[in-house]
Amino acid sequence: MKNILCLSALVLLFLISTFAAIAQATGTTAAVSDKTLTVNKKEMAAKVKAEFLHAWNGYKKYAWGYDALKPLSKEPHNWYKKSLLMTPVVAFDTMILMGLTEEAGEAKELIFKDLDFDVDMEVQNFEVSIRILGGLLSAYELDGDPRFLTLAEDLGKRLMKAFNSPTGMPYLYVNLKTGATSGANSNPAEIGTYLVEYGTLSKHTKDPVYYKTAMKAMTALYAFRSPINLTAEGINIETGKVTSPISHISGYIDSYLEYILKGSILFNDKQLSEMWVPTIDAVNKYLADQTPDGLWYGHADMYTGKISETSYGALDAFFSGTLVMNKDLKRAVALQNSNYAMWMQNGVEPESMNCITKEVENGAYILRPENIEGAYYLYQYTHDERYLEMGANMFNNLVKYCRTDDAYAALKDVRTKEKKDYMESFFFAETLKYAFLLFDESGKLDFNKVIFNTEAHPYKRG
Ligand code: DMJ
Repeated sequence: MKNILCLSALVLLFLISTFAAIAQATGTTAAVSDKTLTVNKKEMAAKVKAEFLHAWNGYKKYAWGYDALKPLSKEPHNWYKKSLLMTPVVAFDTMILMGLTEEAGEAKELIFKDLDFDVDMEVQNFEVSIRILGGLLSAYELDGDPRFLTLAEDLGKRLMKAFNSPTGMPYLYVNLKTGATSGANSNPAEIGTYLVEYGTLSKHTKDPVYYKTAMKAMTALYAFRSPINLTAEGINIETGKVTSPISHISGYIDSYLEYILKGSILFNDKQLSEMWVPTIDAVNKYLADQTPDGLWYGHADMYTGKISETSYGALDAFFSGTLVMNKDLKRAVALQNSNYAMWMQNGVEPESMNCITKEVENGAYILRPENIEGAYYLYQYTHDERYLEMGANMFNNLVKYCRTDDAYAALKDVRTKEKKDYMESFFFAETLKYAFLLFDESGKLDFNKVIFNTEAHPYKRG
């Protein structure tokens, strides 16, 4: 009997210490409170929807037909000489998912009345692709109106001229009417973030040219990786020459990494799966930075793998979602805890901070989605309510600090909370969509049956 008691005590001790070790490794105890969680999903979903309407109504009132609203001056704003209807195009699928039928109808009417790509203007290939082409394709999938696909195909044909380079990697800019290109010094994100949209366009038009074009650019870029499989943040698309040998998961590289994995899942593409394995191994081997208070990813020399900067910020936060998709739950949990700590340090996350000293490097917050997106991915995989609490706390602070009379505004600095006259269209497309989907119980969107493009536009798998 005594022996059995001793054995039970040992087993108990072992279980407690194992749990403590896992908690320490993943940082789970530090992330959110251990008290009974009380997030009311229904109430939170309704709150996010109401805030979407608040911002949308501001756009309607002051900037209808333009790309975006400047929320403090209440002036409309266009990216180029003619509006691409950025806000209505990217917000459309969010409205469908939120059940905002009337608003979606108004946006749709405006899009078919005014959206025209036959304009002599140079646009940024990457941004127009992920936002406008991306939005039109998910609008087509969710709404079924063939005019969305007609617009997407027209735009796809025009943007594809950007890939007319000696390597097949795209130029930064392309003229929508003439097809003239410019900008050879590019970066992986603006070279390798097309496959999810182009593949979906190929699927619906049954024309493989888009998929092939995006894939050619991706494989060309992959060929210019370093011998230790790290990607340069700067590359010349005509020659493949590295213009900046720093590697990281942040802006300029982020969505290229994301699209290798997403492309391999969405299109069941073996070549991409084979590219993904060495890529993620190198990222985890050289860029991951396990500090006493959590997991981060830093910046390193692409040839030596030596960490050169310990910067981490709002954009990097997307990577917890990528780790979830890679089924690496341990790192995903740890990184999302770091993401959340970064958000809560000043009430809202900064654009970048030093992950060792925790000093803010760039204090701006431009309504970015990645941190809430991370909580959404983690919740989908774990159903752990702590992610609801993370999402609710982040969203409530966003309302507290960024809401204006008629919309939402970026912050100049998260330390002072001073607002900036700027509201990105991805606030409608991504931030509010991921926040809503985190709490939504309608079942309208099955997470396991879609892949989101980098602007949160969902496409059906298969
Ligand atoms: C979005 O435009 C896209 O997600 C892009 O890949 C990088 N992040 C911004 C929003 O922060």
